[in-house]
Amino acid sequence: MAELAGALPFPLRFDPASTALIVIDMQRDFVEPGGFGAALGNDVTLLQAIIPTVAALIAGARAAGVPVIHTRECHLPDLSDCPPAKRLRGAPALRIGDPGPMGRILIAGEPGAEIVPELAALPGEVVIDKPGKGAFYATPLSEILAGLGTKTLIFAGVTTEVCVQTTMREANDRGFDCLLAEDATESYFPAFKAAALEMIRAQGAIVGWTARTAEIVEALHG
Ligand code: C5J
Repeated sequence: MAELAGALPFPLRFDPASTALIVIDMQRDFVEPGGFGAALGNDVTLLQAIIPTVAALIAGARAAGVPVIHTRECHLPDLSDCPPAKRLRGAPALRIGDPGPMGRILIAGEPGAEIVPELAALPGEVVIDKPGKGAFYATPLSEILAGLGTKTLIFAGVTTEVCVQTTMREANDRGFDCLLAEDATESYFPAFKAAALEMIRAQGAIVGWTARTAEIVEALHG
């Protein structure tokens, strides 16, 4: 068993042998200019800043033999898995499916939907394409984790209060212990990130724990 003494709101004991890392949506469409995040009016530089920390967490997990699962928020080219309520909401500069500088926005197979090269999946690592905010919705993630015998999930990626928090809540309801690497996740809105971290660990870790990447990697290696 590993012990994360500095985890909040209280120390977390977990077994690295039944742990997986889920890296949420570190895609060009969210972290590079010209993608979906920018089309919504966001400053993407905040998200770019966590790439080295996410890379360190991924490297630490790989070195410890912890499976790394990557997710990508994207849709089928015919948009049949994109509800009009999602595509038509608001007034973004570019909507999902529109052509942009990195191909069609948030469409599977387009350059913008790819994970940033620094964090690319290794051959054999699971990559989940998800049409929703949560990585369990309309994906085989539950079955994959059952096959791995996973009990604890470590989370990283973007954005903290949208796809990361949604997936953590889904995982919590499915019985996983959930740990968020607080310096390997980011939001376009710093106040929303801070609030999400508080919400996750409030009320006795009602959704899960948070801890810093260096301490998580240290714990993974015993
Ligand atoms: C958003 C995400 N923010 N990956 N997606 O639309 O958080």
